[in-house]
Amino acid sequence: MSKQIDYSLYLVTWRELLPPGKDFYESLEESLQGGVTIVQIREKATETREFVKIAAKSKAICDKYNVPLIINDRVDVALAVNASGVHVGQTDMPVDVVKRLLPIGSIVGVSCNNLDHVKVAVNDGVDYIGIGSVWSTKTKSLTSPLVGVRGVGVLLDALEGTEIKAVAIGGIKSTNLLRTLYGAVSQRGHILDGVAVVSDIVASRNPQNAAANLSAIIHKFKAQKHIVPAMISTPLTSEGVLKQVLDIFVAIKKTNPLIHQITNTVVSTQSANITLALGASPIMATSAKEMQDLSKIPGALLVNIGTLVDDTKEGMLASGLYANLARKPVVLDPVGVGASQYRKDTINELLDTWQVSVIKGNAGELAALSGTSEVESKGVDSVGDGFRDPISFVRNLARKERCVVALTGKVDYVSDGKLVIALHNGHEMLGRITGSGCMVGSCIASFCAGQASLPHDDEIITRGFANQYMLCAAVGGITVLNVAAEMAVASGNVHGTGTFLSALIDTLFQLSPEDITGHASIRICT
Ligand code: 3NM
Ligand code: MG
Repeated sequence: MSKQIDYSLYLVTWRELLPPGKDFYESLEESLQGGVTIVQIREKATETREFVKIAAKSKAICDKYNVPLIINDRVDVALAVNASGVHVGQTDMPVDVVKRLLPIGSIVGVSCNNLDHVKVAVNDGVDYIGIGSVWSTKTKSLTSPLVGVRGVGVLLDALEGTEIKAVAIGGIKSTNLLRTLYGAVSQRGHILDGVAVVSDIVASRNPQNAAANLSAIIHKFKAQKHIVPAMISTPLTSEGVLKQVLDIFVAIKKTNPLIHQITNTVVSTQSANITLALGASPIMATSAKEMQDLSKIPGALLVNIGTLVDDTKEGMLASGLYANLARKPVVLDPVGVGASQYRKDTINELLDTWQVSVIKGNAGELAALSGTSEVESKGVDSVGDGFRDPISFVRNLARKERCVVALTGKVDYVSDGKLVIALHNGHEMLGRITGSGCMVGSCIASFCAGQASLPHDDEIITRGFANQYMLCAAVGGITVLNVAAEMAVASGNVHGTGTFLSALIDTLFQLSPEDITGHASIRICT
């Protein structure tokens, strides 16, 4: 039997979730018409005779669509209906026994929640693993912690060098599917072979539409060439970066992009004013209820957790999700993330919920952010002033979070996971007013929006996700504010922190491309 299986859209059935009046077989057939590529029949509390009957009828339907049928847990049922294979959980029959009992060429899959499970599965030579639960789910009561989108890549890493396929499961819906696919990637760029879905299809009155929606997102994602930012290899020079910064700067002035900012109450006015001075327009909405509507208008989203409360957190979660769906760049400023467990948990939840384009923070914030992760803390040597090796640190963090990382400090370092750029502009007065870091966030978001408004030839590159274009946007946002600070002080109009803030806004307002060219210090690190 051929093992060329298409795992893209893996339906797991669950009769209890069918909408009232919906027939199981009708739902199954409609799902197949919508584009389900493999089906698992899951019956936990069904008598054997009934299970065999359901499996046989399901098999006949799947055969019509040439889609393989897998049986959950029960080898005898699989044998009885000549199914394509069996899926087992960690407490079910051991894989070696399943393989011994099933005909040669049958598919054997196993559920994995952690790295140990994957190692055993590799050793057992399974055909595929189901990694979950990725998101929280109401369908099944979970006994192990959530893997999280960003945790999937770690498990995929353990499959490197094998032929074993992987699907993610748990809480996957059309609204978070793109985030799931994009975020679940191994260090070496291996992506999921598919996703397993229960409720988003089974509980739907129109499973054909539900499956078709999911299928369209999967196909669109797989068709994108530059999925991994580190794989983009166009060489960039310092001059090339400066040129892009200038192009974006001009584009902001020309297009006045709307920048949606969920920021803190300390700096809100200041951030709005700096955005206006740059030529963009701020909108400072926070309610989760308006995020879907708002995602369509702005050019970029900034999320800043400076004065985090539960209400704004709901807005943040929703805003990024919708921004991702609308392919708008998302900038995250994890203000003071190291200060409390609440902030740490929130940042993890935000990063697991949506794909960020740029994370901007100072050394303390980025150290705390990377330290909470289970993936890789290599390069985080810092206590106090900064990192011993900031270049490796930003590069590693950018790779891990699959976004651009901007580490601000005396020297700023920005990386897309491949290139690292050092920026030597700025003035110590910036450290003496409140919210200068937050203003950098607003400038970066404005540059991301300006960048996205420029013509590019690839949708994923153009809109939203991390890549070299977002790298240049982050460089631009940091550079304009730092150059404005230098020029403001040099103007002689600054007599203290109050006049500095005014002079900073004025200077940014009047900043010209020539000012940027004359002052910018942008260096690509080797
Ligand atoms: N297995 P939904 S989560 C069957 O974590 C199953 O292994 C899981 O349902 C695991 O798509 C899950 O409705 C249920 O969230 C997934
Ligand atoms: Mg089981």
